[in-house]
Amino acid sequence: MAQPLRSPAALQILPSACPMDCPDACSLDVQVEDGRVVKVDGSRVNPYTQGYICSKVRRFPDLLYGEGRLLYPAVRRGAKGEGGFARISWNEALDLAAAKLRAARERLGGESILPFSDGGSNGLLTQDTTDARLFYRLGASRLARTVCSVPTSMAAAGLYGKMAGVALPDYIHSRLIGVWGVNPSTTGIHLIPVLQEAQRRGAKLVVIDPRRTQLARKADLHLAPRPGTDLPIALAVIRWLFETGRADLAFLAQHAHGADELRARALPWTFERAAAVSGVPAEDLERFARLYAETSPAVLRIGWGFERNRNGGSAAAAALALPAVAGKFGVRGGGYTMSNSGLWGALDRPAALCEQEPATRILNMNRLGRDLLERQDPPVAVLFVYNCNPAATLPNQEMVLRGLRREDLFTIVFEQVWTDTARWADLVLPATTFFEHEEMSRGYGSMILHRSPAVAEAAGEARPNYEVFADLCRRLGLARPGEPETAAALGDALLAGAPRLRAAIERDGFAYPDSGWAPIQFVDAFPLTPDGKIHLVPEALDREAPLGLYGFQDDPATRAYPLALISPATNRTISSTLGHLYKGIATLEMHPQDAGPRGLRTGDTVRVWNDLGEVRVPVRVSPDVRPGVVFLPKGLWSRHTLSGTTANALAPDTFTDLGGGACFNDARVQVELSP
Ligand SMILES: Nc1nc2c(c(=O)[nH]1)N[C@H]1C(S)=C(S)[C@@H](COP(=O)(O)OP(=O)(O)OC[C@H]3O[C@@H](n4cnc5c(=O)[nH]c(N)nc54)[C@H](O)[C@@H]3O)O[C@H]1N2
Ligand SMILES: Nc1nc2c(c(=O)[nH]1)N[C@H]1C(S)=C(S)[C@@H](COP(=O)(O)OP(=O)(O)OC[C@H]3O[C@@H](n4cnc5c(=O)[nH]c(N)nc54)[C@H](O)[C@@H]3O)O[C@H]1N2
Ligand code: SF4
Ligand SMILES: [Mo]
Repeated sequence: MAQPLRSPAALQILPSACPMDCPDACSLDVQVEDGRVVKVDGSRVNPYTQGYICSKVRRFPDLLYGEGRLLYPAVRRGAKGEGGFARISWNEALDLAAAKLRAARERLGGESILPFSDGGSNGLLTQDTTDARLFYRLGASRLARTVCSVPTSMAAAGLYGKMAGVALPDYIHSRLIGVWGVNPSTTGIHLIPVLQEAQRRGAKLVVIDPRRTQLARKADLHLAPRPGTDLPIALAVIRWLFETGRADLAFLAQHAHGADELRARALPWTFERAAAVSGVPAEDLERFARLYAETSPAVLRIGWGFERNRNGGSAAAAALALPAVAGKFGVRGGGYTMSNSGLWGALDRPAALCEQEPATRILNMNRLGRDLLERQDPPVAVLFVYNCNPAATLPNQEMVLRGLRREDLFTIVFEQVWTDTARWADLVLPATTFFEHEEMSRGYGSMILHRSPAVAEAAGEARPNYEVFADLCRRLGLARPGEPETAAALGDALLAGAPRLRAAIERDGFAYPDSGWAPIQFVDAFPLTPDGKIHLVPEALDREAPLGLYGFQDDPATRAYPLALISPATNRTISSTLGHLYKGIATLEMHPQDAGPRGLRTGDTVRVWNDLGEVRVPVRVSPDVRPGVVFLPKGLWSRHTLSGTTANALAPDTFTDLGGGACFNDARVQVELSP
């Protein structure tokens, strides 16, 4: 059971940490009154987040106690998707879930069960613990979690073995900062004061983004490429570094393999050719290359907006190759930062799981719609959704919804709130939030690991993931005596192989990674590849990319669908989380050069469409997106558009060049005044 929290004092301030899908991992002070969260503030435990937090998590009490919170287990009454549900007890709900899982396994085999989760809470105890144990033992299909960070992670692992990145606070030591395909004003706010301080100390800021973001306005140089063209930009800089004698050949000889091959692959990419493809003037590309070559320490902050297209993996590899070619490592504030999620290798998943991963089939989450509708070997009979809102967040939304509509599919949705996905469920189970259960979490920007207790009582009958999946293991006869089931036992098992982390967590509630919280690349942190070298053209990646690594795939635009639709994050939601708290209708942003010929003015309702679907929303004409690009926010719910569909109704379920990642920003569309 969730631990009910009883305390003598009515009002308390309790420590916690934010596990949301955000690089920053804020430490929190939570005001709790009679077991309820009344206010959420930042605390100073995490030296990077400095006591302040975003407005999203400040609003969390509205999620906890507001309309839309899922409070009790319920079964569907009436037609799928119509939202009719009847309350049942936990015992009935878990018996029903167990019966459906058992029946599917007996009738069609374990692979007819598809567990569907994607780190919605990002906590280490609420995913890949007792849930994985249950689904492994059932022999369920495995899910390739490809919707985020797969191409960038593969590139980072291939080139550097996921070496620790430059610590974000160390950017104050940088003289040049390249912010590339990432928008920290929205998606990692604690970097902003660091950038301001660096600029005050004289650092130059370059922003590479198809939109003129808040940060781009403050930049010394803003390059606004067509989406998906960062690869030619990076290759053109690499070419120029080699061809003008600015490459650090001594560093490359000592630390890297594949420099000659990379040089050969970059050779065709003159600034002129990269300019023609990317739409960034050749002079600006050269200005960036010169600044980068001539300034040290120079750091590149590379993000995820960068990867959500057909060239995402190769582009990430090329951008990551830059600091090696230009010799930018070995100084504080020099190098690159991508994701720092790979710094916690000492956490012992097998000890927590007590189970080996079976070799069952792997389904790519980007193709959920297709898999629900077309798979026959066996078909998916039970879909178990948790930590995820696929009806809102997956590409090819129309197909996902058609799949969820299937009468012979039993869908279980384990959720905190009534999401768009929960509406399609046959059975819903109420989940606790990180304020209501014990959690362990780490930042993927911040280099910190937190262990945080429950601070509030569970709303309604909500229960934590680890408890519910452990219970299902027992009901299905799959539990074994003595294996960790509680948060305390699971947390201890994870830390079992990491005595230093465990001691720090026990003493302070948090820990820093082995590389420390501010490592210098090539001084304190080195490539974690098997031979400790940088691999500029790793063989495995070269084999996987359709045109070989660094091979550029053309823009998917057609005459019928000439505009690139991108859907980056907004400061209202975290992916789709908290979306139900906003009632307004979203707008499509469009450049005057695209709006003019279509006769569109701000406030007009437009139809945005392609062969996959259609969205109707008001348009906002603005010079802040580059011509040829339109923008609708990520994470919208059905209620946020006039058509009930979102950007994902227009996003293809094609794959990135590496890792089968999502190509949200490869959506190509046409826009007209809505009839
Ligand atoms: N407020 C808030 N914070 C979040 C999230 C959220 O939804 N809301 N989501 C969290 C998650 S899950 C993630 S993965 C991270 C993502 O964080 P970011 O990496 O910042 O990802 P995005 O917001 O998708 O895109 C960032 C920028 O990339 C630009 N962009 C789009 N296509 C291209 C391109 O081809 N090239 C270049 N150079 N730029 C491009 C977009 O215009 C956008 O400004 O943020 C996390 N933090
Ligand atoms: N168009 C477009 N779509 C995108 C993106 C984009 O850039 N453009 N970005 C993609 C990216 S980067 C990501 S990461 C994905 C994220 O997409 P999702 O993985 O669907 O993430 P969320 O939308 O945050 O939904 C997470 C859900 O998990 C629930 N949850 C949280 N904690 C718990 C828990 O402890 N237990 C249970 N049972 N439930 C919990 C929350 O209530 C929430 O509804 O979206 C992707 N979708
Ligand atoms: S979402 Fe990010 S910025 Fe907001 S409180 Fe959580 S860690 Fe901090
Ligand atoms: Mo993400």
